[in-house]
Amino acid sequence: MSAELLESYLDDQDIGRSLRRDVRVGLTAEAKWLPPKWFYDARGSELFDEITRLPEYYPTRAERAVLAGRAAEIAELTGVKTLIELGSGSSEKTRLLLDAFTRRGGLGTFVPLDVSVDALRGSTAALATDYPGLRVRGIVGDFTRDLDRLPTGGRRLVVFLGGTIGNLLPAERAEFLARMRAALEMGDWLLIGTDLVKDPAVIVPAYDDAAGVTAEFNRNVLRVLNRELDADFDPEAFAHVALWDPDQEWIEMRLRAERPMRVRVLDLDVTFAAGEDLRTEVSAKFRPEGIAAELAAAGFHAERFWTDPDGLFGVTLARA
Ligand code: AVJ
Repeated sequence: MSAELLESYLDDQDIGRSLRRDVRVGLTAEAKWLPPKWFYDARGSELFDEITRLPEYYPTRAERAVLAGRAAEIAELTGVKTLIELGSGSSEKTRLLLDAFTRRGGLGTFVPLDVSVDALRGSTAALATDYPGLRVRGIVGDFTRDLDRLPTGGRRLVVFLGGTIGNLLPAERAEFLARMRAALEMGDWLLIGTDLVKDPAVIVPAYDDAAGVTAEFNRNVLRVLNRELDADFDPEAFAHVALWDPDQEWIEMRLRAERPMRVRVLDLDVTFAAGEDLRTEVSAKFRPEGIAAELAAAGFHAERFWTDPDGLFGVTLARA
């Protein structure tokens, strides 16, 4: 028997309000920016899945290698009843954990949480079919906001994969981890994936692939604004830029105006000078000692740290 459920902490009004707020704040700032969560409409989620299969985009493969090698150990060590996934997207890699928990027994509920209702609709249906006996409860929500509403009931393991924590700025990250800790009870677990600092010659192509998929993904945020807010961006007039910042140790994606432009969005008249950038994403890369320190500062104890054989990507298992 399988039960599949999608519930929403975000209704269309919340989503509309927060999109309008983000656009107003970001596009009137001195250095223009938008938060990366608005990439992920149906098309954006598809493009992201395509990115994960690109030869240059190593994080997905590297993280999958870690999970494939360690899933049984994670299931054994944690032995949880409830698995919660933040920013779950397609939950494709999480299946390695679900398989291990299925073999071990004892897992009752899987709760994928994502801002993208499009991504969740597909993933919850497929998971409910493929894991009969598992209760799948999808939640449409924002992991920076809805942590205090995670389901309770037995020991929990929260997984936050893909290096998505790197999309938060350092102060946001500290706040997120502290709120995550506050939402958990002592003895609950956190499994977190982090892309690691390495030669920028490896990182930059992962965000600027030869086939141009990441460029399309980047421009997709402008299409979302055009559709949702009736804006009049010309996405083709923006060039995709991926820039490594050696001081912050993060990669930035930007959209660079290729000519002067004036864009109407909401009640704003947004002007771009030729060559002006709009920052659309920060993706921080981590050092092992930094990850442990950030977790400790939030009240977590890092119990295991694993990387893939090439040392590209790190997965930490921490306990609240
Ligand atoms: C989904 C946040 C893990 O930062 O690498 C992929 C998103 N951006 N290519 C990342 C992304 C450009 C990705 N995460």
